[in-house]
Amino acid sequence: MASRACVGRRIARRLTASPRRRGLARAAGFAVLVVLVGATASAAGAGAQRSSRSGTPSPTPILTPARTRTPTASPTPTVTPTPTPWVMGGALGRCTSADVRVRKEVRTLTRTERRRFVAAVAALVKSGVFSEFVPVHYRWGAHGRASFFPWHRLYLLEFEDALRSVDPLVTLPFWDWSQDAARPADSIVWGDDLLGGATPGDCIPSGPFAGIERLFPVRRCVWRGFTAADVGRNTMGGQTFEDAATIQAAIAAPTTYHGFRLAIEVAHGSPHSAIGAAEIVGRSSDPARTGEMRLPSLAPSDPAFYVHHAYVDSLWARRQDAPGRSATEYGGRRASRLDRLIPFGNAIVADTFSLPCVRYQDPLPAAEAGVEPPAVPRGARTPVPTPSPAAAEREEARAAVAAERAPRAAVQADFARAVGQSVAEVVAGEELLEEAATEALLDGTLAVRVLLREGGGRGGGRWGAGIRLVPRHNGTAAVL
Ligand SMILES: [Cu+2]
Repeated sequence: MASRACVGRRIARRLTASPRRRGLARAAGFAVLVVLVGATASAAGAGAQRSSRSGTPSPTPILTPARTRTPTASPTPTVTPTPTPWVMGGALGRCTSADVRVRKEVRTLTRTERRRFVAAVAALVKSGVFSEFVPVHYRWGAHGRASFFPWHRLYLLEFEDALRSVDPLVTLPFWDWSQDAARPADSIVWGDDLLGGATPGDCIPSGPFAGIERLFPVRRCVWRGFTAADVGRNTMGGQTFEDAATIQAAIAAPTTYHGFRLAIEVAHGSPHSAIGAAEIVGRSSDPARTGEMRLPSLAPSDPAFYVHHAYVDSLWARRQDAPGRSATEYGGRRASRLDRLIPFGNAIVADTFSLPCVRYQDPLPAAEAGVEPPAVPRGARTPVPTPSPAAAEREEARAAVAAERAPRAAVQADFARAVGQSVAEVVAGEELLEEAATEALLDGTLAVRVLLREGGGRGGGRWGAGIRLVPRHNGTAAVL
């Protein structure tokens, strides 16, 4: 218990640090301006937005391709983009059981599916529709409240609808980042046939979105804050994500919708922070030197946002389908199923409980990619569990979990505060994740991997600080 209180105090201390909050307040001021300008420009229509390409100064597009490649020796004159018929707000009405699509994990996409998805996103970037999503998330995005899941479910549906206006065969895939929990920089999503690479504090260097830009608060190419090129070096500043066993335990946890939302919303901060700012000097203290994914106001400027949040949405769907749960379970402070979801027409929370047109592919077996079985390096001693009463065993497991989670918890808490979650909510979310990981460790779906010698660090108790929790994959134990 001592270590839990210690982690809690550390989290609370981090949360009260203020320099970044001042920076975000500055960013917020810019954001309001851009939202207002964006709204005006939207009213003027898509054609007006595109006029900015002809040289007329226009503040509207937030994200545009860096360079337009001129086709060489083309016999046809310059192609003028035709206005897209797609308009934000109609996706729910078009979502019927006659138009079911199955969202797949990125690893299972065929080559053709990848190509079509990436091409559709690139087309939205080019048309300016992609940029229209950014201020919508900033202005109305639901964070730190019950509607976190419903609001983002509709937002994703709108994005998928926009993709399908380009190519009706495209379905939004999801990135199960728990599969890459230990080595997120090595994930296949950073390949040049999906999201492309990363250079800390610089433009996206490769792939289909190389050099894409946003104009707010200053025109700049979209940054990622980690090194995707150094495969095998566990870059991303050494940050790790929640593993598949912990996620599954959180889904199965005997808690309310409110508790589940707290746990997952906190957990989802890891990819945001790591993709946005893992290795950028100064980390998240200065919005001008931070990757977009780390900034709630700008996160959807990076296509990574959508595959990340699609996974978050799939976790809600799994919870809704879990034994003893229901699709209509909902609640939180002053939360009602009848709450409107702005700006999506007349949509209310209850409309999102079960979308007739969306299904998720079954989750991958845990640890299929990138996680090694527990191994003890030379000089380390494997902890030998001694017979002990259940309570003592639980306490020992909890201490190991708390020690392993501490750095990740601090990063998650930092991001959660940036999106407006209260200290109490963040601490509660972290405790639920800690509890989930403890359960997974006790039921054997998680295992301790010793990285340093026993007793070799602060706060690590008998197992030392150098431990990592990894899903045990013997083919059956870590089934999701
Ligand atoms: Cu998010």
